Amino acid sequence: MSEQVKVIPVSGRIGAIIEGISLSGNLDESTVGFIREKLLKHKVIFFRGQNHLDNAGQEEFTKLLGSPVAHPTIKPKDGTDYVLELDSTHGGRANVWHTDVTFVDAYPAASILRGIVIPEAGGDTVWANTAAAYELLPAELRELADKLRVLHTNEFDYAATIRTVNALGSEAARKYRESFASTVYETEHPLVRVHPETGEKTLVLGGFAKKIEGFSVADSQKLIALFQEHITSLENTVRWRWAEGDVAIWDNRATQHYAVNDYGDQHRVVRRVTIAGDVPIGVDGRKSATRIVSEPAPAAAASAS
Ligand SMILES: O=C(O)CCC(=O)C(=O)O
Ligand SMILES: [Fe+2]
Repeated sequence: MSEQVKVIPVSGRIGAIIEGISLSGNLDESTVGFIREKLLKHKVIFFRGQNHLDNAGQEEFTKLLGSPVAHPTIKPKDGTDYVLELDSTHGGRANVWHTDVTFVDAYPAASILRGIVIPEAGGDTVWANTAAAYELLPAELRELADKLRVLHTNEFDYAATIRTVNALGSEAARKYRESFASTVYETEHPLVRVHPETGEKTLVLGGFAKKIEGFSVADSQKLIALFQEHITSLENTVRWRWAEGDVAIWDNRATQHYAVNDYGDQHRVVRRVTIAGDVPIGVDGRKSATRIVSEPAPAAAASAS
């Protein structure tokens, strides 16, 4: 690996810029090991100036870090196997705190996001550290958290994406929403998962979290809000001002993120590839469990494929 590689932390608890690496499917093992190590430490890492990457290059690089997986309900971009495009003109505005795809049990371990079209001002993304959030809770709250199980779903009444749809009623936005929830999943996760690589305890919540097992809806909402506020406190976050060609990689098992929707009708496009994750395990050794609540009707399935 080159001597020129530099790691520059961006904020106190999360995020670092890595300079001196040109991402591709041809990186050597020591460089890949270095990236992996920095990802686990800083939770989100940023690479500037990766304008040489195209969709295939992004997919090839991803394969060095793990097994890429397509989104469970949204079709990959044409001509790719795994690229999920978020285009501001088609409802792709993820302006709610979330961890990707927590409505399934083995949700992605990491996501790799590339800035394609970036507004002149606005459209930043913010990440929060869910391991630091757990660690900094008062001991009594940690003890409570260790015991709780939380239901996550992509059903639209609850799912985060309800607020990702920009103009109410836009046809493209309606279609995006429909395909997002074309199969409804419900998954019970432990509120605290033991990170399979670092052993850290992390809080598993975000926009798909709907209810705490054994609690009323009203109590669930209050408790979810309480833990969620600890996760997203500003001290626990990093905010990224994008340029085209930037790549952000986050450990999806130790973070939440939020795409700031402050750029009106300026165009913004980012492309994401995710890496397969494993089924979370709670502090008590219990795993997460998924059930499919509803399958798409045959006609909808056909039109989605
Ligand atoms: O648009 C962004 O910056 C992030 C979108 C998002 O939530 C994701 O790619 O998982
Ligand atoms: Fe996301």
